[in-house]
Amino acid sequence: NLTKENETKTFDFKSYMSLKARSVNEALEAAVSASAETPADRLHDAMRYSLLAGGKRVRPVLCLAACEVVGGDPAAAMPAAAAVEMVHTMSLIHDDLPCMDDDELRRGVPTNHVVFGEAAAVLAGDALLALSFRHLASATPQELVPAERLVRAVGEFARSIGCEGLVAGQVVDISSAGEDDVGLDRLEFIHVHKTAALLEASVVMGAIVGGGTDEQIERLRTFARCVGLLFQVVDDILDVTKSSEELGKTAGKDIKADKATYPKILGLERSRELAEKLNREAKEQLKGFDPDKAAPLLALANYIAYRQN
Ligand code: GRG
Repeated sequence: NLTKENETKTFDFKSYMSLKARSVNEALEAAVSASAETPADRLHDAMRYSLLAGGKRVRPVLCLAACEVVGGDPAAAMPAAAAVEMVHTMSLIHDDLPCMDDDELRRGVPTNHVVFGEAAAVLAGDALLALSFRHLASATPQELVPAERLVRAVGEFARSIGCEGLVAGQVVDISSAGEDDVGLDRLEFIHVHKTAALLEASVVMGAIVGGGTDEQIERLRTFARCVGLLFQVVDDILDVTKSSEELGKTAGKDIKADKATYPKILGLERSRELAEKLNREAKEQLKGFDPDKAAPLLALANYIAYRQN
């Protein structure tokens, strides 16, 4: 068994991540400026405020890395990468609203509705959702991506967002808040939809527009599902370990107090074991690929598994 360090020692993940995140930021900046034709300046400001406020850019980088692992040109996947970040951002704007999680801070700055008001925040989210599809459809280079592949990517993207994806996960999450008997199956449903679905679409879209075979696309789908769930298990673990670390310094607030989490249902130790298992399963899917080309995806799985925020 390779250790995390041995597996990734020849690959400079930090540089890869910051290079890719920078190119995604440039693509996002250009994509939201392009819609500046609108006289609705405040709407435009609200969209830019959240989209360009930072964030790790994990989903777009996964999309670009999936395109590369199947031998595609990263330029083919950049519009898809920007589109997934637009949807991720709009979901955060809506998630923070008073009618949902009612949060005042996001990515280290006041939430969209705190700055622009509730109506503007709802509409900025709606506009980002529409822009994501417009951008994917119109900015994907035709000379690199055949129309049938683009249509297939659009279908994957839409599926990951609506009643089979993010929205479904959010509905079940909200309706489960405060319940004591949320079991593992329901928790998994929530996270497979709320978190893993968009991560899956990011990877699958990258593989589709990059020219992957059906077999490669399905292997990468399995990789992404594992990584998506892993992302949430780690998020829940960090929530527990961070709030107990901070207890000494501050009053220590459990931000998921009324929510079911993996450590609450499984305990911390079994949650950590689950995270290890998901990381192993994810990396198993990369075995058939050229190891050099798979290095970024492998490092991304490790990053998600061992991150500290
Ligand atoms: C999608 C139409 C539509 C509506 C939104 C509100 C909602 C429906 C869904 C909620 C989705 C949600 C907030 C899921 C949580 C996802 C998650 C793990 C967020 C944190 O992601 P990071 O850590 O954040 O990648 P950064 O800020 O780094 O991008």
